[in-house]
Amino acid sequence: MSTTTVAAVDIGASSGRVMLGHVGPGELRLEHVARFPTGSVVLPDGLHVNVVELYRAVVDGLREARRRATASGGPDIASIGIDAWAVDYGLLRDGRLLGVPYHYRDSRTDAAVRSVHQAVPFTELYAENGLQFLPFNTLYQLTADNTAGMLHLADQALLIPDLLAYWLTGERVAEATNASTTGLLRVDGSAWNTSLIERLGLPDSILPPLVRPGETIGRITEQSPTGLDGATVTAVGSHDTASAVVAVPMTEPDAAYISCGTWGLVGVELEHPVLSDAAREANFTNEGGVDGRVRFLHNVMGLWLLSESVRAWEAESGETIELNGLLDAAGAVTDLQPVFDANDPRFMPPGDMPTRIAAWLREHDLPVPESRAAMVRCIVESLADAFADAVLTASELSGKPVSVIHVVGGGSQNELLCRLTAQRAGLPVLAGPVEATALGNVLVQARALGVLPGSLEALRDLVARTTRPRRDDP
Ligand code: ADP
Ligand code: LRH
Repeated sequence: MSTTTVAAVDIGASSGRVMLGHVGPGELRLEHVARFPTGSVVLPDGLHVNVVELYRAVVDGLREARRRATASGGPDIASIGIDAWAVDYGLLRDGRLLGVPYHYRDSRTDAAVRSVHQAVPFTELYAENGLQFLPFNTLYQLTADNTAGMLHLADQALLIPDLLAYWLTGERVAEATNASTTGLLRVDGSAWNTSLIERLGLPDSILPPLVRPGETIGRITEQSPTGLDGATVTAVGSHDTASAVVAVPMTEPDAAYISCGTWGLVGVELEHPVLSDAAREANFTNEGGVDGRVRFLHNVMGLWLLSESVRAWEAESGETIELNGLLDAAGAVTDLQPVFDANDPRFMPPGDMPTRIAAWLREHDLPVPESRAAMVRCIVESLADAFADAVLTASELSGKPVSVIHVVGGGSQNELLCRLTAQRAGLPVLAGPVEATALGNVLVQARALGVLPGSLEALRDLVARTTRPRRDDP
């Protein structure tokens, strides 16, 4: 059987990529086509997602993907899948975007959190949607927009990957894995939670019909300048973390995963949600996975702590800082560095990270690292500590034994972080693949096309056979 080629659009918090995925029996290969920064943009009314610029980059990337796929007489792109980060959305009226979508790191939801919890106490909310408290979950954002009068103007909200798919195909849907991050989906993922939506005073008509990974969203319209008219857009795990989890090569039943990029999403895959008091108090989430699986995980602040520190140092010195050099220097630090709580919400907004970390350490009577290398070591030690803690807590809360940790995503290249995580958890770490999210996106499309066999386990087996992880023992 010949190779099938699909295109994956994968937009993470720090960068987006368009990739070609070449798939066949025993074959799974990615070809990088385009990469572009995701970033955010500050306007006078807050922090926003430059979604039009993202769309432009996606269109350019897809056009180039098609050129490459067919350049040497190869097969055309059989399907396109889009994933991006969760929770954020654009508001529309009659299909027209109303304003620039907000970015989840904007602080406009502070008052909305209080009013949502007044209407539905958090204990009840957790029983309804199974989500950990994150102040930016879509339900708080929509409540803030409602208070601001925006929902009187809008007739629909589309999550970012759904918005991009709409602009390409003209079809307006809500892909289910990403819909699970809104807080407005029933915890079993079966349907929108209309009674919760009503209790929050939100218009239920604002949420479009659900589609599941593997279903067709639509075909690229002639108006989309991709040169791909008629190509099929297939729903994948459009929440980037859902796609990443598809491609974690967990061939062992007792594995935990860390999807490690801007965020560290740390947990296990389950068949059923865990809605216990202990899970709620530990702030663990039950997000919807591909094939109805549950992603039982905790959001750890992730490499945002490092990238935001590098941004501050670059602004201060006017120089470009190479990440690898910085990590090598951190690896060579021999003095014991203090550990801070990587999950402290004060680290969420953009801004001077080293100063915030130093303030946390002083407040806790801990020494402040004296050099950049020592600060990086302190960040990496603190992340490894939070990762190890979340893995062990996921196992404890779910009753699922864990004997190995898979780290995927850009952060799997951070050898120091993987080694320290193994040490702190007392478990082996298998690092890679780096592009798990794009792979998961490609795999779900290939399965929908009938190129790959059915179960997630079979898909993961293919990842395990075609990639080689780096191993760190405790
Ligand atoms: P996202 O999907 O959130 O945009 P990625 O999975 O692309 O994130 O991971 C980005 C992170 O990966 C960066 O913040 C950086 O810390 C880390 N990273 C990227 N390249 C390397 C590298 N060569 N060595 C170590 N870490 C790296
Ligand atoms: C990672 C991610 C994560 C969400 C956050 C908003 O990119 O999608 O799973 O919690 O962004």
